[in-house]
Amino acid sequence: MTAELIDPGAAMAYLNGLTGTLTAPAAPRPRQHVPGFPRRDRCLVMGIVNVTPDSFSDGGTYLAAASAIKHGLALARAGADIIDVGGESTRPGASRVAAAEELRRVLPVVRELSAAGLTVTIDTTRSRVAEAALAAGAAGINDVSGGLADPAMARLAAGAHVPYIATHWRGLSRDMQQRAVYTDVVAEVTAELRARLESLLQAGVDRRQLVLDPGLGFAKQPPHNWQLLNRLAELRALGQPVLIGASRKAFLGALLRSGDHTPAPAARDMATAAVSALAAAAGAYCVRVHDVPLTLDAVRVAAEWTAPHGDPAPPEEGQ
Ligand code: PMM
Repeated sequence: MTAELIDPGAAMAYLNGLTGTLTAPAAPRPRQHVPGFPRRDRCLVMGIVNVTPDSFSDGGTYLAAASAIKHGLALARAGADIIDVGGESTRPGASRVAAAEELRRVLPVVRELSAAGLTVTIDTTRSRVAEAALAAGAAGINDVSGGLADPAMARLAAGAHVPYIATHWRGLSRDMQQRAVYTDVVAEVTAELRARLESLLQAGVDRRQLVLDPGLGFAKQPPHNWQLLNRLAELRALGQPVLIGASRKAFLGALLRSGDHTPAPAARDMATAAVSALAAAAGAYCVRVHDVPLTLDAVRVAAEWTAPHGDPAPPEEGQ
């Protein structure tokens, strides 16, 4: 480029814009609180208890109620703020389990963990299971279908006055990956979640108790997941707290893959913690994970990273 093509005024405005970006970070928004969930000055950590034989990462490990309960208590001791109990695998290709079997798996676990004073969510798309879990002491509902799988779910959540996590969903796990077709995944997921939000509010769900989730891996290919993470601000602009569930998912396995070796789900925990730190720093309200201690460190780092630190007081004489 020759010198005479540069407009000095435009160049200065450009530089001033850059300096402004560098020296004036956006003011941190006040931390969101969801009535019914613990109040924390950082991103919340939800620990996963899958009482299933076939979840992709821990299927079969906690199928017996006693071992699931022990695991939930251990996650809480490690610092989990919420324990999420599920009895139906949602991994791609999974077929449905009968409601009676789902109830048999989750109820003793929900009952025991709630009785121990933990904040428990029930991970289900069935209102019947959610209702029984709430009666057994669950504090909230985590519905990966965002109310689409069971039309009675919204009414239940509204009447129960409990936190309700609504995930972006395009259909049952059996064939959901065929629906991973987007022109602009972030715009489409945001629009579909906005429609869910409006419908749930219409049904009477309390806005303060509604958490939204982009549903990583639910009708999403790896590039879709990364775009959603990268453009979290667009989802946050809906105004609701956002939960991120990246833990051990296949897109992290694909990232860490070397040669023809894909690391086993449990070997994806460091990458999960990195996603948790970045998501928390980008304003996520909660992260749902298998490994609680690593993620707790990650969200603590994010909280300090984004906190409005002042300069330390000058050292006193003699120090
Ligand atoms: N992912 C799974 C199950 N439940 N709930 C929410 N809100 N968000 C998720 O991303 C999510 C979920 C599947 O993962 P798992 O088999 O490890 O539980």
